Amino acid sequence: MVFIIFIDFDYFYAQVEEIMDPAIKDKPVVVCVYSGRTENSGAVATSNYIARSIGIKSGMPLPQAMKIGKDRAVFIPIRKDFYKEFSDKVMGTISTYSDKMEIASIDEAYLDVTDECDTFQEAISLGQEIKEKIYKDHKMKVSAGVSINKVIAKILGDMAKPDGLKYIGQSEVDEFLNNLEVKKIPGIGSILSVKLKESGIIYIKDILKADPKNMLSILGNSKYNYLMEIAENRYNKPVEERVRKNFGRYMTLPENTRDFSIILPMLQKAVDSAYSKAPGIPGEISAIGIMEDLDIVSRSYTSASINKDRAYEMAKELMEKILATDERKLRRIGIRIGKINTRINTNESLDDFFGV
Ligand code: DCP
Ligand code: CA
Ligand code: CA
Repeated sequence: MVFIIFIDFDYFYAQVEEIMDPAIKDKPVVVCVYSGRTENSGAVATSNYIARSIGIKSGMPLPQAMKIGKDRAVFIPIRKDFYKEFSDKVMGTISTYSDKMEIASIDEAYLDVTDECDTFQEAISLGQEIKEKIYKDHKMKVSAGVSINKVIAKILGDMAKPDGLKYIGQSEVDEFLNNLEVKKIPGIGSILSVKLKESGIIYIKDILKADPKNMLSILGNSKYNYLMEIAENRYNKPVEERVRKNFGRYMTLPENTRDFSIILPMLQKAVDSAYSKAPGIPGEISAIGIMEDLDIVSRSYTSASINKDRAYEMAKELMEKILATDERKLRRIGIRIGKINTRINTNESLDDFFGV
């Protein structure tokens, strides 16, 4: 028996904005991606549930959203680095509950809690506990699904929105699958579900009676197998620790400052920490400045491979560049490394590789 908990953050980007500025939380909040072509061209990245209730949703063109929201909605430009940092912290909290964790996207994670729980009841309680801990530590509302595989857990997490938890244990799985519409399954978008409907497939179980040749022509091999596994309740893809592409470390300065004698030692510590997490030699380093008003500015450098000494130099240079073009004081600093080449270094630790 396997117990899986899936977690998805509610209206993520917009909720981060609410958490940072609680004064806006009773208004429609819309996070916008401005394309820069004309003043209002662009699209809605996401919106809070109040904005959704008046029709402002992800992907909507901004002029349309602005027409609906007029003066009652708050429109906020997207700040992806900031949401990423917030996500890292919440994921850090989640990761303390199991060694088997898969971060599936910026706001989604799966935990295999089989080793942590003796009974399904305990897995449900653990899901509830994680939700409460995330709210306590980060003021973030999330939804959770608890079940016996990743797909059912994710479907339940989606159904639990907002701020909910749903579960289906082994004894209820058959009944759940009998009533499950194929369009609710992750990976089956609206185009595919319309095509399936034209072939008489509305519920996942309908696929068991369908003509395999017809199904294969609509779905292709891998999606057909995937749906067959779900329908026959033998889907058991494990929670897989994804290799992270970026490793970062952020630090809060003792005071808001532009003084390099304070900033430099922190930068070096951040470099040390980022390098200690990485499974190889990076080809990219970014310095990130979180300004006194929480705005984020970053500068990057790319090269075939960047050893740690070079990283110290570049971190300093990049941060000097940030301050040269910005008059604000720094509140926090960060270092992020990416384009990690893991082939250079397989068995030894990084410190061995650098001769430290
Ligand atoms: N996102 C985006 N553009 C989209 C869809 C999503 O930029 N077309 C971003 C913003 C979302 C984040 O990804 O906050 C997570 O996407 P989700 O699909 O999980 O949607 P939300 O978290 O916003 O809402 P929900 O409460 O439905 O999960
Ligand atoms: Ca979400
Ligand atoms: Ca999501």
